[in-house]
Amino acid sequence: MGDLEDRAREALTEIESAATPEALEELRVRLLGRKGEITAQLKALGSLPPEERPAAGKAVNEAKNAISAAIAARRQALSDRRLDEELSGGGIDVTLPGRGIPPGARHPVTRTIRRMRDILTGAGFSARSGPEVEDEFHNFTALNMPENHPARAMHDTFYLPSGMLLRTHTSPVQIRSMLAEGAPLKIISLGRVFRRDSDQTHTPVFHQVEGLAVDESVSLANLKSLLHEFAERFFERKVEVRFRASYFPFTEPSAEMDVRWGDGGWLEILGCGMVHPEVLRHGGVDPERYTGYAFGMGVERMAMLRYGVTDIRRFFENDIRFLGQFAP
Ligand code: 2U9
Repeated sequence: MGDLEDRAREALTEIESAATPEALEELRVRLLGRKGEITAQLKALGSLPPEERPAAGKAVNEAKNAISAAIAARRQALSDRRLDEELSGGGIDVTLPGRGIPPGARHPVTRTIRRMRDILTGAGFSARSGPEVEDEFHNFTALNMPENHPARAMHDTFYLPSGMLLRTHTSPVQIRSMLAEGAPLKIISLGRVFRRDSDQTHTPVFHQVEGLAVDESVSLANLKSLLHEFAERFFERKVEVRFRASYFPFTEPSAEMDVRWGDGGWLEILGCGMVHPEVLRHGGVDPERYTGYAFGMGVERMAMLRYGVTDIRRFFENDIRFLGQFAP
């Protein structure tokens, strides 16, 4: 045992004076490696008489722990010293610029939503949002689509087991705002909507921006001039528009607005109309005193037109090569 202590003390001195990490590693292998001295001592314990084993085991373990700790401390000291030398020896220029992080790009759908929002808030609308999980009343009934109304089926609704549903448009936000704030009101609602539909121009999740203006003398002429102005600001050029009569349960009269596109053709970009009196009433607004106009459009559709994208699904695949093209 005295032998072991001497040997351990010697080993500690050797460790202390190891000059390089490589020399230190050699020492570690010689002492603690599979065929090392200390390892051999541990193995030898088995051949001692049982009564001597506890004391001898304790001594070997203490030596082993002391040596391990000394090696770790020396390794740290050597590596600190090597770093100091590298830094002061001019081997590393700490003033060199880093490798850089390539800039990201805002998602085209986000860019389009913000663009629409900026144009419309500039025209006096304020933005509202609401729940994506809705009830039948706010999503359908209040919008003049009573139970068994055929338009409900057209919306391909996702129903939840609770009887709630994923909103099929952002219109319920407008109902909630009318009920909460009353007239007059000039708001837009923007957000995700959900329909069981999927092909080149439909995804089960997409985004809508809707507008609603309610006041004592809001007119169809107000609606037409707003939307014409909107289209010119959105596409950043003079555009020719036309309004085609259409049908929505929540507006009367209803129309779709087309923009002249390319060589003489017309392209539908949004739907609109005067808010149906029944819808105003469901929103707690007196249709004898107030009128309103409303419009709605699909964000991805508008983004496809603005950026020349032909498959709506590109917006949801999150392919960096696609998304990277929409930096300002
Ligand atoms: C209230 C009253 C009326 C919103 C309107 C449209 C016409 C319309 C579609 C455009 C493409 C939906 O994303 S799309 O598939 N929308 O055509 N939306 S009028 O009318 C409202 C909304 C709220 C209280």
